[in-house]
Amino acid sequence: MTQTAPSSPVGADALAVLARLGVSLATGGDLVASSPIDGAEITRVAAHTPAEVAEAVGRAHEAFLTWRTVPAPVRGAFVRELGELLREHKDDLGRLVSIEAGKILSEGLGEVQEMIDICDLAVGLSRQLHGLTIATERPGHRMMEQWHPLGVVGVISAFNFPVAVWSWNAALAFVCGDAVVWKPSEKSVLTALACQALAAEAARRTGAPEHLSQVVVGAADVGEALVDDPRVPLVSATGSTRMGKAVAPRVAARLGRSLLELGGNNAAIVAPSADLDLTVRGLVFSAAGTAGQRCTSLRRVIVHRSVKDELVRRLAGAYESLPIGSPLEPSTLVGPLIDAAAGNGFDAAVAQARAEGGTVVAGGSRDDGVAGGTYVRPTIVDMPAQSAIVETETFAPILYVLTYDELDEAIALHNAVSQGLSSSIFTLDVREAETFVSAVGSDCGIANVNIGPSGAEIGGAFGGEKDTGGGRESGSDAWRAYMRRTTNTVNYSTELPLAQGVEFL
Ligand code: UN1
Repeated sequence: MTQTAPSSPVGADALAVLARLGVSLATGGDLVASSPIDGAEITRVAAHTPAEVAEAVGRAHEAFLTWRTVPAPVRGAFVRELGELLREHKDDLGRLVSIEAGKILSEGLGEVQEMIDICDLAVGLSRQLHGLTIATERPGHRMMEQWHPLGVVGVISAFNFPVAVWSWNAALAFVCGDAVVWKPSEKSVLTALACQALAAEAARRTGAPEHLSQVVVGAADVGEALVDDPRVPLVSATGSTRMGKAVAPRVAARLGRSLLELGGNNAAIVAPSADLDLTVRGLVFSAAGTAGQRCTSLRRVIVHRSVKDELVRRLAGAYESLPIGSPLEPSTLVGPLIDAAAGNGFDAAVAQARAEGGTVVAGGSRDDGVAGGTYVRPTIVDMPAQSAIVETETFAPILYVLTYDELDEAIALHNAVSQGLSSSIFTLDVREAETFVSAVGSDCGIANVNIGPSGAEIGGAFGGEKDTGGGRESGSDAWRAYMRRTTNTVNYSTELPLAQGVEFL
C-alpha cells in the first residue's frame, strides 16, 4: 500500500531509509511515528492488541522449542549474519536512529556499532557457554553444571537507545537458545521495525526459525501483556525507575525473572589533582552529549573547592560554544529533546533548581533549534547542596555542581542518591582513584577513573544498583541471565553412596 506523503523533508528522508532497510509499512494505524528534529509526523503504525501479543509469544515459544535443539555455535551463525547485515546497513540504520531519537549522526552510527560489537561478542560466546565441573564427595561420581536455553525473553526498551539495548539482549538471548519478543518505546517504533527486518533477513539466510525474533508495538497494555505472560520466563526492561517498579512486581507475582536497567543519577568527582583539560572534555561529552538523554548521562559534578572556580569557568566556556541544532548537520553536537514534555521537564527542573538556591552558570533556557522540535541549551547550575532536584533524574542536559573539601564527604554525597548506575572520578592521585573503585567508594554498577560515566563499551557487564534495578546486560557473564542452570550428578560406579553419609536401604 502507498504511504501518505510525510509532512517534512526529515519524514521523507526516514521513509527512504526504511525502504532501503527492507521495512514495508502499511497505511494507517493509531501510533504516530515522528521525528524530534522537527516534530513532524513521519508515518503511522498499527499498535498491537494484547491478544496479538499473546499470539506473538505463542509463535516465539514454538520457535524456541526448535531453536533450543540447534547447537549453540550454529545459533551463532544467525547472530553473525545479523552482525553482517548491520555492517552493511550501518549508515542507514544510524541515520534512522538520528532521525527517530534525535541524537547526532556520529552517535547514531556509534549506536549501530555497539550492536555490531555485541553481535561479535555473542558469536564468540556461542562457543563458550560453559558450566563448571565440581568436585563431588562420592566415589565414582561426577558433578557438573550445564546452562540450557531459557525460553522466550521479553525485551522492553526506551527511546534513547532505540536499537542497541535490544541488541544487547537479543544477540545474547539468540546464542543462548532463546526467542525474543520486543516491545520498543512508542517513540521509537520505526527503528525497531528496521531491526526486525534485518533479523528476519538473517533468519531467512541462515535457516533460523521464522518467529525467533518478533516486535510488538503499542502503549502500556502491550507491555503489560508481555510482562504477565507465563510463557516469558525473563523480562528485560530498560527505562525509568517508575516503569521498573511497575514491571518487577508483576513479573515476580508469577515467579518470573526480571533484568532491570533503570534510571541513573551519575556523578563525577573532580579532585584537586585532576587534569582539567581532559576532565572538561570528559564532562562535557557525558553531560551534554545525546542532549543529556542517556541513562549514563552525567548529572552531578562534585568538585573540590580548590579547583571549583576554574572548572566551572572552563565548563561554562565549553558549553557556550556547543553547536545546537539538527542532529543530521555534521557540525551539530547537541540535538533536540525527544518531545515537548521533555522540554517542560527541563524548564521545571531549572526553575526548581533556582528555587532551591541554585545559580545558573550556563544555558538555562530554550534554543530555537529547528522549528517544530524541542531544543534546550545545555545547562550548568551551581547548587548550594544536594537538594531534591539534584536527587532527581531529569532526562535533559542539566549538570548540577556541588562542592566538597574532603574525599570522604565527596563519596558520601556521591552515594546519597537513590540511583546507582554509573560514576567517575577525575584524579591523578592513585589513593583517591583506588578508594573510589573500592568497596568503600562508589556504590554504582560502573565506576570509572579519568573518563566520564557515559559511553561504556559492550565487553563489560552493564547495569547498576539500588533504584537502577540491579540487572546486568552486555558483556562479562551477563549471558547467564538468559539461560537456566542445571546441576547434574552422574554415578558411573556400581555402588550407591548417599551424600552426607546417609545410610538407607
Ligand atoms: C542507555 O542510556 O540506556 O554507556 C544506555 C553508555 C551507552 C549505553 C547507554 N553504551 O552510555
